[in-house]
Amino acid sequence: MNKQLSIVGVPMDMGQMRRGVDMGPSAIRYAGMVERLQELQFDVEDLGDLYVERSQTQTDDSGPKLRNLPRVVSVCEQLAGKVDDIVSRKRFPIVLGGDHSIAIGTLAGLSKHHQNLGVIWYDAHGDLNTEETSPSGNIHGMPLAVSLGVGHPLLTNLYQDGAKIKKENVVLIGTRALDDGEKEFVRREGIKVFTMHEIDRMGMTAVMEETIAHLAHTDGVHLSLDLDALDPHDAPGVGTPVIGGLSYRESHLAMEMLAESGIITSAEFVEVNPILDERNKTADTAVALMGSLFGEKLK
Ligand code: 4U7
Ligand code: MN
Ligand code: MN
Ligand code: MN
Repeated sequence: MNKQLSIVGVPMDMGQMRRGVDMGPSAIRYAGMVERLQELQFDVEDLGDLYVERSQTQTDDSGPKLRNLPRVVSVCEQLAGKVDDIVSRKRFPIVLGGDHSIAIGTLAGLSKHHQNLGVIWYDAHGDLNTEETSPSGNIHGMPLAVSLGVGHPLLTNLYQDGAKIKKENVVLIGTRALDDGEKEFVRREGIKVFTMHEIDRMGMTAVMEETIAHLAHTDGVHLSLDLDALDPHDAPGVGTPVIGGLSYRESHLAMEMLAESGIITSAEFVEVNPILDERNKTADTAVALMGSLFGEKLK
């Protein structure tokens, strides 16, 4: 595994309606992230947070089907450039959110370096909405569709024109709250999904074995980890909690198996909202999962 890590925080909360997720990067750092990774003998560079404009008392509802579109686009453009630069310097990017709309920028930046990037979408949700199917108009429910090339042109053509990833290179894990339009999307495109039902039936070990096999042909794999994939008991500090989620232990197992496989080339941890959290529990969980992802068990 690449031993040179670069962290970038994105204090973004405009992709959704609950204020406070912009403090996610700080909460994750205060949970001891850098020290934890240094313990594992990584060379850790913390690039700090991107500048995100604060005018948070008003939401821009000029386009209620794509709330705050221009501001989300500008932050994601900035992030894409940052991630592109980190990978150009042969380092492993770790992006801290912020709401999940930032994945549009992360994947855009990564796509400059990968023709065949794999993506693991570890999330209660599919994030496969478009402005037509979204029940909320919140862009954090759209980043996977956008990265597959489906959505508003300002989003799909961000940084580089068109789709950033291919449908056969995507695996969803922990899914339990798909909107009707997202179910249709998954069926139409034949996307690989391990819902909670499959995880309960097969067990996390088999799910991760199949995931790793499914992505074996790719030229790198990005882990996009939304903390709401975990059960709200273990990760209460998220804006859109869904009961019946992945346990802390299952998630550690998943991260350990990814560490053993050595396939992960970039990662992001999103949707930590300290205002909704209980004594930084969700940020602590995020850092503990990073420990496993970066090989704590293998030492
Ligand atoms: B997250 C939702 F309708 N699907 O589109 C939507 F249920 O990044 C939720 O996964 C999206 O947290 C959640 O607004 C986005 C809703
Ligand atoms: Mn998400
Ligand atoms: Mn989610
Ligand atoms: Mn959420």
